[in-house]
Amino acid sequence: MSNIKPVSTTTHPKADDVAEPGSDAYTASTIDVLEGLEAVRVRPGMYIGSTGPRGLHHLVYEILDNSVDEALAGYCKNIQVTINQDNSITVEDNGRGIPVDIVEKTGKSAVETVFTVLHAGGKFGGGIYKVSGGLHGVGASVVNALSECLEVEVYRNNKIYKQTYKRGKPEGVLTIIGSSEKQGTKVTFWPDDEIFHDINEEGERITITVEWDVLTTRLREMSFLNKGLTIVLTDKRLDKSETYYYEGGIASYVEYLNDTRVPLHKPPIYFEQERDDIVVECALQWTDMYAESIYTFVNNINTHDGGTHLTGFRNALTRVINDYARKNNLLKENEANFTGEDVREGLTAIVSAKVHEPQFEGQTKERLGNREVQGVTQSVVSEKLSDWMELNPKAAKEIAAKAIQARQAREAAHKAKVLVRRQSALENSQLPGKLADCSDRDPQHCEIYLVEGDSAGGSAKQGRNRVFQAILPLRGKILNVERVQPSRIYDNAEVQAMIQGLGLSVKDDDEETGSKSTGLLRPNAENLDLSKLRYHKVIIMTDADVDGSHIRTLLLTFFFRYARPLIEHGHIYIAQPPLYKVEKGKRIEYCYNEHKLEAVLAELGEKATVQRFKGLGEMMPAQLWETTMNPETRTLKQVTVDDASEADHIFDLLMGEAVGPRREFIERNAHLVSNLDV
Ligand code: 28F
Repeated sequence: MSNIKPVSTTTHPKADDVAEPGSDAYTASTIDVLEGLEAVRVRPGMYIGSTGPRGLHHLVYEILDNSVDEALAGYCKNIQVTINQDNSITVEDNGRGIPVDIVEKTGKSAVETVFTVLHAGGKFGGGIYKVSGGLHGVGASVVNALSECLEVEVYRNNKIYKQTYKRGKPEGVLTIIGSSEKQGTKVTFWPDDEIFHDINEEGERITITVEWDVLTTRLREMSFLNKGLTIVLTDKRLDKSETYYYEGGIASYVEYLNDTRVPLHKPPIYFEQERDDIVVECALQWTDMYAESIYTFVNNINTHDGGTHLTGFRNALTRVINDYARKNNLLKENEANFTGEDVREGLTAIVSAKVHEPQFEGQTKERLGNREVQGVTQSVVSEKLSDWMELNPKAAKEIAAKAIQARQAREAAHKAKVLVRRQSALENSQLPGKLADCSDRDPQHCEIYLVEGDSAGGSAKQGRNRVFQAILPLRGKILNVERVQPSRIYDNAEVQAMIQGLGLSVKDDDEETGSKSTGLLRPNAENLDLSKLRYHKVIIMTDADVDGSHIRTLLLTFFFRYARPLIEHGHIYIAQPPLYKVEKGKRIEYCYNEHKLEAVLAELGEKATVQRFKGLGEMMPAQLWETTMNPETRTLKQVTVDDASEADHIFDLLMGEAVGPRREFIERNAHLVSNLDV
């Protein structure tokens, strides 16, 4: 193979070519580098969060981020992500290709620098990109350190350059292996299974692989956020491929999120504006729903906790809609202004900002802190939104009418609450009658089982440990909170029982909006007072049939919409009752899934008898305790809101009225639904 030669043998290194690394500085920095990457292997969690499935997928995002940065810089239109047959992952872009010349500070090629120097992006590449995802930007070197093997190919200068690394260490220098007209960068890596693994139910270590379903969400989001960018995901194991391309960018995102809702106007409002070096891009569409769904991003990173861009956006929204309503006499002189919540009812929006040096704050570093972004966002949104309202008077009036409706409902709710308070002051007993409470009063020790139906409730009451386990039997169908006005959820006896039983209440003042609290739970309000929570474990225990799963979804919808902090703080669980009991002689085995049943039957042979539990009510109290309620022997599934946007969508689809999209969605996303649907 005579055409394969190390790049470093080039006789006349030119600007964009590779020079001989041979100085003292090179040796010194090599040592630094090895120490750096060793640190990543010693404490992988510090760099990628976890060594479980999340961390594994994070590796893909890190490499992808570099391609997307190249797209943001305006040089890349196509990205291919491929899961290979052997579970390695290939990411390829058609950008400029990573430079191959020597970086002075490291004495290595830029390629090797990117893959072997920790935080190479920040330290060595600062200023090259207009914007770059700061938070996740731990970079390619981390992926390299955590990969058994990594190969990078660069297509540049009509040549193909290649370098291979083993656990972060280069196997030789960057080498020209051929010629090509192509431009771009291609990376293939084999995640190190010394680092990445999971633990199964039996406590055994299992290897994990990248999953289609997880990548698809992220890649779709990336293409929404970067209009005109094409991302192709291919899974060679499944022989499957999907292309994500959205001409409308975040406007398409809003349409996607609203595809089961009835919009008040079409198309979504969309604008993009650069001011003081900050780019603000927004898409908004009101629907006839009650909750608000606003998702915010900075440099393509989801800012789950909002921040200055969100504050600026909200301020502008409230101001513009109030001004419009006043000017058009929709709000009379003697009427008070709309609150922020009034104007956001039913709104779906994406706010995406591009900021040079984003500062991320808060516990999870998911809140934008840069002060200057607030003013810029506020002025851009004010200007663009009021222009839009002037040009679209019909839609503008519908939006104002929605706010008027929201305000009326809020005022009605306030009156109702005053009434409820008076009543409870009289009755003096806040707990629902059918609650079988526990005796311990420390919420940290206590759990409450939400049980479907009286007969299961009866078994649970007899089977429980009454010191720390409370039972709340729920009768019949829970209200679908998705489809009613916020003030009406209190009309439903089961919801009321949960609110009182669990101790769900809100903090007195709403610091953020400055508006006085109605004391009622409101959709998406973050002001749940967790200190009043009476049990730290809230366990949903329903039958393993269609009705059971429907009730579970209704309950999750309620928590998701009206008490999301409960999910976020890990207080919500799903009980896992067994499906089968297998008996042979004195031996009894409970099976929680079909897989286990097969294994047990294979072991016990033909003489074993199998009982299928049709409902919790069929179980003896002692059986229920042993299999589902005893902390020593049960398994609980903790409910998480991993991706609020996706979850929001699922809940809508499951609960919404649009049957067509619902069926299609469930088919497409069976995995996600079954996640909730244990
Ligand atoms: C599959 C993963 O990593 N793509 C990348 C580029 C392009 C440039 C670059 C990357 C130089 C010294 C930092 C090209 N030409 N895909 C990728 N494409 N990095 S990563 O530069 C990196 C800087 O260190 C690039 C001109 N400027 C930048």
